[in-house]
Amino acid sequence: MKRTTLTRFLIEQQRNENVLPAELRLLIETVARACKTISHAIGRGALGEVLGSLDSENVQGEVQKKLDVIANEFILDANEWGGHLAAMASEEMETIYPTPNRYPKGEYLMLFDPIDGSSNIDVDLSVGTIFSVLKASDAVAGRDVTEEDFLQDGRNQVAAGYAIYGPQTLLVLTVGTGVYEFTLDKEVGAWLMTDANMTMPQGKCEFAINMSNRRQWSPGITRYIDERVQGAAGPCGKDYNMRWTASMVADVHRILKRGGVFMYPADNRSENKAKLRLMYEANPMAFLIEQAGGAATNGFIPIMDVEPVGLHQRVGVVLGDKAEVATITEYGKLN
Ligand code: AHM
Ligand code: MG
Repeated sequence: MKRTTLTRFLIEQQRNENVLPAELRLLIETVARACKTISHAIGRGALGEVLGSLDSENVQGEVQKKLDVIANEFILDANEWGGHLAAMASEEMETIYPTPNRYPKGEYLMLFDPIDGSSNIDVDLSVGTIFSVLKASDAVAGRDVTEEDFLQDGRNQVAAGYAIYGPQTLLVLTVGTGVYEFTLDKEVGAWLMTDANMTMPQGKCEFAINMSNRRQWSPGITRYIDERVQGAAGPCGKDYNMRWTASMVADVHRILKRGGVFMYPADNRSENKAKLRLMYEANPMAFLIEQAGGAATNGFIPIMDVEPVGLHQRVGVVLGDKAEVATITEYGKLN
């Protein structure tokens, strides 16, 4: 079977759809290339001496895995010289990384989580890289980029995607014209399209949540989950299944392919009451899920309408099946 390569897909998007400026195409190809390198390093595992933790913590006080730092470097190195970016920001860096002065400055801003699901690296479960692309305002042309330039709401994203390093390495991408999946052919080093115009199935009875946080949930989330756990014997009248990978990429990928709902709700554990990060995790996944016909909220309003106030801001996440997300919102309002 002759498959479309990522390069060809992007060139056709640029040519036919007129949605993809050349610089953005270059940016996506560069990210995809960095993800190949990350996939290779992950695949080597202990043989490449890339497993385990470092002594360092990131800005959010989380212990960094070796691969968090390695993957962060791969993405910075691949993207800093191409002339397509004004600056980058990552979950693993305290502040933004402006394009060094020795290289031309482009018009895009990229945010990324180099390795999402880090807790799974050392036990050979799927992890991923998530990225989100915004356009810098014209005003940055004559001055240094600042953190404020990144604080745009998710609706402004011009591209978003993730790579998942699992039994296969996949790249799932949107530039606002649907969601496309590419599988890495490791023998020839090419990304080949394996799913076009992905639409997530609706009406599937599967939820993903870390149940150990139950005591900290809001009454709305507790009611929603308790009813699903009661299954056919409760008010839902049907049985539900539960899955939790603890890698958002893997859980979101499952939901894109076979439906259901994913939740990491805001709870009363920490001061800002949520775990996942708006700019690196929630916004790009919300863009993909909405493009695939699903919904993504913070439990109340669409994630992409949440106004960012900080680079590392955390947000509650409820995404997937439209009707289930609507039920969770409704239960939340009754709190
Ligand atoms: P990370 O980016 O530091 O890996 O954290 C994000 C991950 C998500 O991938 C996943 O949904 C969640 O944290 C898992 O959290 P928990 O360990 O509480 O189940
Ligand atoms: Mg991470």
